[in-house]
Amino acid sequence: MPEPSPRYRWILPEAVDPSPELLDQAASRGVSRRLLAVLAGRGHRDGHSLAALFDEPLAGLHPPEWLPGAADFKARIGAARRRGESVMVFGDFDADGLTGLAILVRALRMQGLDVAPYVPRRLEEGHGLSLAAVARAKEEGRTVIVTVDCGISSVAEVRAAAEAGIDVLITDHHRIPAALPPAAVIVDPHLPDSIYPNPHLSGSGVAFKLAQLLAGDDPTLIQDTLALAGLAAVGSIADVVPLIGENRAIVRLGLARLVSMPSAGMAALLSQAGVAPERLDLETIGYTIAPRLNAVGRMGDADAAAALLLTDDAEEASRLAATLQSANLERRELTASVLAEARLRAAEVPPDAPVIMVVGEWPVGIIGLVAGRLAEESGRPAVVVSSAAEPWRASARSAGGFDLAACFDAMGDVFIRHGGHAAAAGCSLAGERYPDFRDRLLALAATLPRPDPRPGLRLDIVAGAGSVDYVLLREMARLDGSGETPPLVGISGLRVARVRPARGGHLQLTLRKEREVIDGICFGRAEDLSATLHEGQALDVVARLASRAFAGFESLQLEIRDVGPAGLLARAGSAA
Ligand SMILES: [Mn+2]
Repeated sequence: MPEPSPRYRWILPEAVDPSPELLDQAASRGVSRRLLAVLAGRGHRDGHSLAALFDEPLAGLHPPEWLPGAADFKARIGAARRRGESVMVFGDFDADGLTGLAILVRALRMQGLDVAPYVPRRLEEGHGLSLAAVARAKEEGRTVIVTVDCGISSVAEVRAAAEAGIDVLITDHHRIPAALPPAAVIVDPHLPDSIYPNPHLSGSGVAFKLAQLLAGDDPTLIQDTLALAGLAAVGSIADVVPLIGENRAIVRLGLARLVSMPSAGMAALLSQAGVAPERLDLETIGYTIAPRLNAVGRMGDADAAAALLLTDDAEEASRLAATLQSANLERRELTASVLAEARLRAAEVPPDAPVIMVVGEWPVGIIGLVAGRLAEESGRPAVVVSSAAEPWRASARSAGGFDLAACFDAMGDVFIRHGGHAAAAGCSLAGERYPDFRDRLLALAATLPRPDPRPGLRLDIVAGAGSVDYVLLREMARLDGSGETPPLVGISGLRVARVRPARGGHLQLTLRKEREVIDGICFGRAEDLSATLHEGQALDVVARLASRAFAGFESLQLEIRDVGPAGLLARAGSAA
């Protein structure tokens, strides 16, 4: 009889051994030991993290004065106010930069300052403070530039600003480079002398902390500043910083604001995206709001996104949201057509090549999206190279635990610039160096162990079928409203009692656990699973626990994500 083969590579949770203090803190918040283990696996490992998830979110914010550079920042803004200086806020063109820009523009305007936003054009100006922005500030007589989500590497540009008599106040969350720019002030939680407890702030998170700092103890300003948390929530989710501790508190505060009193721009964006505010959660922000903000930047000009986040006029907001919507559609169509071309070229790559590499005259703003799709579809790392302009640019996405950044580091001399991490990396290089890049990457990758091409599926908890019951469901339900997704449970010791296809390509399973039965549904798996499942077969599954009400009865139901042969969980556990 055929056995079901799992579609995913199951990644089991590590064993955790919480301290008695942490167990107490968990218990006092109604968090069971099993749920505590789930949370630890997701990075929430101390009392502060639990507080940020379950307590009043305001209590999860650290004092902004603890940020390195905070005192100098406040003093310089205070001086600007007294002298009546004009300020430019320079934000990066992605969703984190744009939301951070909106936060600081609004916060500085609350201080009574004259502030102009500036968003660089991705293609012409690239990342970091640009000389074009410095020139504009000089023209407009602005003597202070505040950067958001960028600037920490902009040595030459900051020097040019200083020579033009402009003070640059850098606010960033990126790693500290070897040489710091000669800025008047630098605020970055990664600075070497930082005592700031949260190193994972996003760029918009740093901006939010600085807005808090400027509000001081003025009750009206404090309230108005809290209204900016929604922007920081969007930026943090879009930048995929870990939503742990203070970041979680910011997201909870922000989400509540976005639901109850969205700004004109956010309301318009949500309505364009067809999302009712009360349905808003971390996922809808990640899948609908962030891509719309990012799309305008990818397509070249993010000014409309900045204007949208800064307006309080509903009519203007809906006009700008329509602009973002069409940029997003345009971005989608462009991605689809580039993806189609890239797929054709990928089909020519030998099936045993360890990395898929394709080149085309494609827009730089979307090659990362295309690389992600190719890697997902092929189960192999993918490198997509744009030869549209000199220098060529490449964006790479990994698969199967392959460390791309380490590979790029090993051939650093090929590139003009390169960077990234294990899962995603990018580089620029002279076009004539491409054959060298390709040959060396393929040779290097061929020496590495062949990665498992299946996507990983991270399990939160492993349980024998006998302990999958309402008690477990209720313990896990404590997460409702925290923003955490329901846990994925690996369940062993089940036996198939009945298999029947359901409409829409789904498969319904009745599974026997000891003497009882439990219903399960596998979404979209009828085709690949019906041939391998049969009555009486022993199985391990990965599922979410759900409660289903039917004809006045409540019953436990498994929303099954993946199915494997019996014993797989035990084997995976002993291998880990
Ligand atoms: Mn960022």
